[in-house]
Amino acid sequence: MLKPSVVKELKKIVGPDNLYTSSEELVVYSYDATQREALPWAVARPASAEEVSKILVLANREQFPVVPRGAGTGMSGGSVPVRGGLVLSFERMNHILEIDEDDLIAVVEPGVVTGDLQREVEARGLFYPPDPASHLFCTMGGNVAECAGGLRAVKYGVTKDYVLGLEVVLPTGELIRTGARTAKSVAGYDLTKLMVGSEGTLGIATAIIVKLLPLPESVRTLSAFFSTVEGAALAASSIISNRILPRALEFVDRGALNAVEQYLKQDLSGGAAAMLLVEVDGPPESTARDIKRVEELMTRAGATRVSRAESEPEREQIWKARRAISPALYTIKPKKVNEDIVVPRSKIPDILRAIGGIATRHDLLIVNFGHAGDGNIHTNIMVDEVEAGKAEIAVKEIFEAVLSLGGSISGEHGIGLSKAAYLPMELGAEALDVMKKIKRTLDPNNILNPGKIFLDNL
Ligand code: 2HG
Ligand code: ZN
Repeated sequence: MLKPSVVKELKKIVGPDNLYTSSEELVVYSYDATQREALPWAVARPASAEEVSKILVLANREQFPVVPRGAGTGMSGGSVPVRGGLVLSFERMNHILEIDEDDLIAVVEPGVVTGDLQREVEARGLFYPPDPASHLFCTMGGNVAECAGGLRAVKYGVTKDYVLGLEVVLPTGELIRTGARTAKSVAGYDLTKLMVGSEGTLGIATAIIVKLLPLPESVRTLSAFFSTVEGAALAASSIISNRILPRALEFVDRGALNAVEQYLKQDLSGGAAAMLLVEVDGPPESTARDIKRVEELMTRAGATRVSRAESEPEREQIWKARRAISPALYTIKPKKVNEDIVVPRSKIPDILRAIGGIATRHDLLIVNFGHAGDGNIHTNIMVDEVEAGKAEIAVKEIFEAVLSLGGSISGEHGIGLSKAAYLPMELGAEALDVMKKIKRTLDPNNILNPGKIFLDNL
């Protein structure tokens, strides 16, 4: 609980209307997309970096946790206030501060919805490529905290590849600037990269400078259906090994197709075992050539059906269905143990085979879909309360298989709460120790987002 005198000071900082303390208000800020919940003691909605800084100075003096929160679409519990404290919600800091069409950069506040930034820059013939499936809701601050990936990472990379600089409030309240507004800068350690993906544990970004690209002139999309998962996985790697780099290369297995077809009340797949979605972009002559080539490769790889999206609404329909898989999965089972493993892309057939074996051994329903182009598969173990214990054992076995193939336990969702226990499996004691030293140096009182990643036993 916060002391009444602290509540009073917080109200003075953000204004009385921007401090919530009633349980009806608090519950709205208590969960994310993992179904984990914990009530904060209060929620503040700051409007500036200065307000954020004052709050952190107060939090260090009074020793209460501070948990930054974007739209709560996170998939690892990063914004869930497990130790209570004050949630900082950035819904009022939602302005696009600048779009510079000459230098190809945008400057945004953390509460800007990613899809709004994409739309604004696209209206000017520019492009912000990172594209999390939740782009219509998630915010740039959350994307920076988690280093969000998404559907276009195979060609364009992830959030860290676009963040040139940040304005950051440190856990102890000081305001720093990292990086620069330039395409290059090597002045000092790369604090921007340290902050991006630090899951809200090392600082709070109050302004974000991102790099933009020219908007690709044309886009072509196709879907291909396969009678085996193995066939689809091999077809996916044949695209890249034939030197075509699509901007999206997504894999969806039968379990995920069942869920989304039921959810949208639409037959997308005609009962196929797996689907690939492929999208290429570039000048019209190159996309026309590439999509034809992909079509041939899919047929050669044994696709039972290949169909091109012939119009923009048709294309949108395909991506809408793909983006709906995650919520749709709740129609199968009440609990979704969500993983976002990543393996070298050539190892996708091996990891899918290993996961299939684990599912059979434990008699579990495991659904796989996601970003096959960059090796990042969303492995969802679908369970009810009774099966939850078996799922935990399966997760450990899946991570062991991933690491033995040279992969990583998290491609884009972060460690947060859900993978904290497994992080040592990947990093080893020495690397973890370096991370803990960084955290202790920047946040000596363990104020900012405590209980996340590996920070329980600082
Ligand atoms: C996606 O790519 C998201 O749709 C969510 O990263 C993945 O729910 C999931 O497993
Ligand atoms: Zn994803």
